[in-house]
Formats: sequence, C-alpha cells, structure tokens
Amino acid sequence: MTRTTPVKLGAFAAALALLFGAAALAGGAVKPLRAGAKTSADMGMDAMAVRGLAVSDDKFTLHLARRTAQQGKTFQLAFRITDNRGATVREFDVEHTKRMHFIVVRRDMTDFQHLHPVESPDGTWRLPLTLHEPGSYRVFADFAVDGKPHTLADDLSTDGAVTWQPLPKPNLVATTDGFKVHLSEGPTEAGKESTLNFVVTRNGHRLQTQDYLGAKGHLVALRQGDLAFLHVHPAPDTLDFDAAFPSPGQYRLFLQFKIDGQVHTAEFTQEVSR
Ligand SMILES: [Cu+2]
Repeated sequence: MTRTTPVKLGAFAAALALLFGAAALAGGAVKPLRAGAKTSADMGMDAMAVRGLAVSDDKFTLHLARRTAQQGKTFQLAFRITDNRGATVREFDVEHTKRMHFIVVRRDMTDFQHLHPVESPDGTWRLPLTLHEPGSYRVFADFAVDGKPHTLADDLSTDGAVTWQPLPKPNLVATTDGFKVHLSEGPTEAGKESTLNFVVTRNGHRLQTQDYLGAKGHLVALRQGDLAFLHVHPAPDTLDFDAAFPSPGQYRLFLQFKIDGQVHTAEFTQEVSR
C-alpha cells in the first residue's frame, strides 16, 4: 500500500531469529521464540504466538505466483503481500538489515534456504530459487509492518520420486563446511524459556563469527510436524539465544553464521519435554 522506504525490517526478526556470536556463550538475554499456546510469565503473549502456519494472519496474505517447480532447476519466484482490503503492501520495516526474509525448506526439514528477495516498485517480490529435491516444500515470508512481525507460509512442490528423510536424532554437535558447532542448552521444557548457546570451532579453536544480518548469527527454529516457525532472538554480540518452545516434541534448529565472508548453516535437532 505504501511506498517502500528502507526502514528496519522488524518482522524478520520475529520469525526467524538466528544469532551468532561465537565468543560469549553465557546465557544471554534473548527473546523467546514465538510459539505456542502456553505462555510463560516473563515472555508475554505476543512473544509466544506461533507463526508461519497459514497464508494469512489477522492483517496480511501471502500470494505466490506459482506453486510448482522443476526439481534442481533455478526459476524466478514472484510473490506479493496483500492487506485486508486486497491491496498490495509496498512498505515494510527493515529488520536484521532486510525488509523481507524468505525461508524455504522441504517438508522433512532438509534443503533449508534463507533468501532475500528483491522488491519492485509495485510491491512484487522476486527471487531466483532452486528446489534441489523432489517433494513438497514449505516457504515462509518473514517481514514486519508498522513494527509488528508477521510470518506467512505456503507450499511449493516439485515432481519426482520422493525419499523423505527421518528427522535426525537430537544432537549437541553439528559439523558444517569444516566447522564444528557446539550447542549447550539448559533444560528445555515446553512453555518455559531456555537459553541456547552456540560455539563455533575449527580444528579445535573457538572462532568469532562476523556480523551477519546485523548480528553474530541467525537462528531459525521449526517444529516437527506442522513446521511452526519460532522466532528466536540472540543477546547482542553473542551466539546466545533465548527460546521458548510452545509444546513438547522435536524442533529443528538452523543456525547461520558468517566466517571469512561466507555464510554457513549448522543444523540441530532439539527435544523439548513437557
Ligand atoms: Cu533473512
């Protein structure tokens, strides 16, 4: 509706928060994930809201220009966000240095991608996208308008024989691109806030991460089953994230961090008890 101004993208943070701060691992004050029904006292209702389960929320709707693609072939995906009256939204907040964050993941939580589409003056967002495997994918548009975060989701699919991967067992160490990432966590009980601390090492040495999207790292958490999108915020200058998981079960964590100018993704499975 409005014209776009480079403002801060507030929403983005809300939906996916990945933080990186390699060095300090103490439990920092991070904001809770957005999730679920149970509220914990110091979290607040808003922070606990689960997002990313539908194409529409109370204010906005996501419109994908297409829902199918050829596996392994890069294509242009276009989409728009409309408001309650059907008008295309053109003005978004900037958060985590971007006005739109776009997360793509196959339904079994493989082939995770975090992308940043480009907006045209008419409010159409476009990005080149490759779905590397056959099957159904979930896509999340994560943005903020007027200081309020929103995460809308829809499905994309590619043809072909699908082999679904089981969710990997819970892990506290993940390796990626020659890095080892260690996760230390407090007790993770549903509805309670817990702190997730990450340390990045290479050859046994702890490394500092570079700024990525305005933080030391970025964390996206998805709930197994419905792929509810949890928003996690890191404490400033650290890789410590406070998260509140809304319900018991398993979650997949995608920690993205930048070192030597390259972004890397470490993946963890997190078990949350009742
Ligand atoms: Cu992003």
